Amino acid sequence: MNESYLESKAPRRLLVATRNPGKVREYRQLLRGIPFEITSLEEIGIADEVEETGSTFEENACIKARAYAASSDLLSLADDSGLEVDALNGSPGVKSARYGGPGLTDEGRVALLLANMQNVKWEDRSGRFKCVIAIAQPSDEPETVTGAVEGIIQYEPKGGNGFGYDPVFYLPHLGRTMAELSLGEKNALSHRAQAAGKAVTLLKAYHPKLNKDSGQ
Ligand code: ITT
Repeated sequence: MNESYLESKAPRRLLVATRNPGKVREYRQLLRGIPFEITSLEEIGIADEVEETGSTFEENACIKARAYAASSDLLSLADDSGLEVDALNGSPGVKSARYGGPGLTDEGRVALLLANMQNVKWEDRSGRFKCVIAIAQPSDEPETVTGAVEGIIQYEPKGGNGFGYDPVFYLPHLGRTMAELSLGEKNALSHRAQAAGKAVTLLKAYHPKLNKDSGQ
C-alpha cells in the first residue's frame, strides 16, 4: 500500500468527546502538538446524550468513545474519570458526576462529599482521582489507557481553578489543592495528564506519517 493512499485514508481530526468544559480545556492543552486537528462535540454540533451504563471507568470510557465515534464518524477520544475516597469505600467513583443526583452543581457535590466525611480524621481522608481514556475509530473496538493521582480530601474547599472536586483535593507534596494549581501545573501531574501522555503514544499509531505500519 503506498504512502499517499495511507495518507488519504488517515484520520485528520480527533474528536475530544466530552460535554465537560473543564475536560475540553485540559485536553486542548494536553494534546497540543499532536498531528490531528482537535474538535469538540460542541464545535461539530453533536448533542446526543450517551448513557453511562457501565460499572467501571473503563466500561464507561469505551461506551462514550464507541458512541461518539459512530455518531461523528471521527476518530474519538473519551474519558471516564472520578474521585475514589477510601473512607467512603471508593465513592463517589464512577458516579462522581452524578453524586447526590442530577440537581447538584460542582459546589453542591463538594458540599455533600464534605458532609459525608464530617467525622473522618485527616489521616483517613486519602483518595485518588482516576482517569481512563478510550480512543475509538468509527466501527472499531476502543483502546484504553489509564492514569491516577493520590491526594487527601481537605476539610474546606480552596482555590478557583479546575472543576469538580479540585477545590478539596489536597496534594501534600505541593501544599495546595488541585484548584490552586494553574492549568499548566495541573496538566503536569493529574490523572488525566498521565492518561493523555499514554494516549498520545496510541494516537501516533493512527497516523501513517508517524507509523508506517498503520492501515496495513
Ligand atoms: P463527560 O461524560 O461528557 O466527559 P462528565 O463530567 O459527566 O463529562 P464523567 O462521567 O467522566 O464526565 O465524570 C467525571 C466527574 O468526576 C466530573 O464531573 C467531576 O465531578 C469528577 N472529576 C473527574 N476528573 C476531575 C478533575 O480533574 N478534577 C475534579 N473533578 C474531576
